[in-house]
Amino acid sequence: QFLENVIGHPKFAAAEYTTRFIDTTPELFEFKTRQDRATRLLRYIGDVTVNGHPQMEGRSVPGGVFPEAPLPACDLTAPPPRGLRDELLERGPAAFGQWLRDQPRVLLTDTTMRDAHQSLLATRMRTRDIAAVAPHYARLLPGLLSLECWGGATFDVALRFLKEDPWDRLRRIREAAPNIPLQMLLRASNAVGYTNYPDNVVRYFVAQAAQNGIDIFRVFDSLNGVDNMRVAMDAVIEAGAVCEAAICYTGDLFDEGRPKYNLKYYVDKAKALEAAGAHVLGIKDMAGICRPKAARALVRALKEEISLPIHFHTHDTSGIAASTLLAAVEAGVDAIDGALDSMSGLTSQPNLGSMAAALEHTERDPGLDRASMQSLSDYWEGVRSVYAPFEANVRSGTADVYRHEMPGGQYTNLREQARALGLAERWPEIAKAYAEVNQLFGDIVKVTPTSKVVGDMALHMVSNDRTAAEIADPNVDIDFPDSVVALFKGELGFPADGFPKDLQAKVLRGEPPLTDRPGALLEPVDLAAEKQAAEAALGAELSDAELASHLMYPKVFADYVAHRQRYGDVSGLSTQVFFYGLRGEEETHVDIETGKRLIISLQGQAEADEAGIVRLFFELNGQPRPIRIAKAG
Ligand code: 3PY
Ligand code: ZN
Repeated sequence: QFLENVIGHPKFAAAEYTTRFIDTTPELFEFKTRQDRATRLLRYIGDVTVNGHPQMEGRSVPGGVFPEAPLPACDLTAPPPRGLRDELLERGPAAFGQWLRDQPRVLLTDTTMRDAHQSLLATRMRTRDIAAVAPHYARLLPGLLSLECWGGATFDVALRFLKEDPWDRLRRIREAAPNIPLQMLLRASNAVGYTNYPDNVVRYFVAQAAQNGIDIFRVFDSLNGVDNMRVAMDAVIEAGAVCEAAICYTGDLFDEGRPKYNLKYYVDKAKALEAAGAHVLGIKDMAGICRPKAARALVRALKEEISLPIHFHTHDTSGIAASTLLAAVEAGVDAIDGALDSMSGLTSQPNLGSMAAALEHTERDPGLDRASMQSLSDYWEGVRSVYAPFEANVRSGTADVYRHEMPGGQYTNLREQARALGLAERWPEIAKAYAEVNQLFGDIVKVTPTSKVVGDMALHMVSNDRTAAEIADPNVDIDFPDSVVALFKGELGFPADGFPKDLQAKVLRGEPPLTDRPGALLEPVDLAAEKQAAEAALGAELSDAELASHLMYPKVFADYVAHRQRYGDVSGLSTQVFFYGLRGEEETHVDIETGKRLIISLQGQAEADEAGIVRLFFELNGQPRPIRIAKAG
């Protein structure tokens, strides 16, 4: 390698060197890091090839080689046409909101890059598959209101399971689609985590997200606590981005047995959010339980009572959510969410392509090119097949969602958690327990993170064979999950009418609940000191964005950094290779930086020796590169 560096050096090639060439040319010694990058990636591929990907444990792994997903034909050398982001940048967030309300079309948000795969594929979609198609979106669907492509669970899963940098994903989409607004889901003071962060951490996170490319922040609180949303909303407004404040929809407007979630409840929330400075009002039907009649009444009432544009989000778990969207459109909703055909339906969003078709030739026609939508959907169909092991075993819509009210993004995850606990067979009991826990907790809004707490309690009930009556009974001792204790303590805020007092006393075992908004009780973090300490502990310099990752998930981020130190940046590997390694003689390539491509093939492998070491015979850019991998187990 050193000789290669000497021979390949331009000064050497041009014979412009002296005897001090080696001493004065430090780049000759750079081979180590460069070689390391290739070696680390080969080690990763070798590890996965020999031992399988840790994420595949217990899943059924498809054999063979997947065909490349077909990217739509379009001229990527032409600059992207004017899109709605240009409209936004020219008008600014408030005027953009008013424009959105005043123009006649219903505008569409495509959730494929975030909620759809969160809800169908356990959030496992990788940056490479997302970023590859972003420039095509820019040319084919410039009239989209937004690409929902970031936030929610994607942040955590990118670091934890995909071992890639969520910020890198955001920057790449931003660069590739400069004409379409990028949207994220922000859990207010819980940011992209499951717990309340100090106010200055929330502000820092929002500022970083805006700086790295987010235009529209959908902000919600998991108990619809407007107070808890203020810090995040103010930070979004201060960053100059669009503040879409969302009310989470639960219960049923017309169920007289559950009067607390009536029209007045939602209208009051909407007014409070408008007064707090929102540019857009989101209706977030995270479980997909807003019936058509309720959607019609809700949108009508909100249109009369507030002057913000309204953006409707739902899930198709029931199989009939499209009818809810159409009712909302008839009632004058300004924008709706959907996922492209091949990533739609079931716990994901309703079908965006079909929605566009249904609205064609009406005064609300979204005005997107349907052939383009189809070609993008074809791409996602190809991508989806590689993630087959993450597909939930759900084949049809289910009316049971109206009973259990699980969010679409949680449904498949909770099934997965149940499977991991050996409770897969007892899913119907878990769904039933989930609904019972909701009632025990006082009929609360269930969305991340409160939905996770309800899920934890439901799993606890089923795995310990506990009934709802036993949970409530003051004489039966229950070892409540930590998340339940935190909820009742008020660490995620409080429902408007508080938690049921008796159960709260039982869960807290005499400890008093918080008396203020949780964020107000948390000490601000000294960001500069935290950065220094993290850098020292991790042995790596952190960018401003990476500091935000550390603040959100210190342990997950540390594990990610360790993985990167051991294996390098694995985000450039194809998804096939990332999850399944190299099989047989196929070849793969990785672009480690612009113009630097590694071409890798596996020529063969030896049986494990007595020490359990497997020798893999790779070829790297035409040169043999044996790698030794310890066989696990
Ligand atoms: C999330 O917070 O991740 C959600 O998708 C909530 O619906
Ligand atoms: Zn959703």
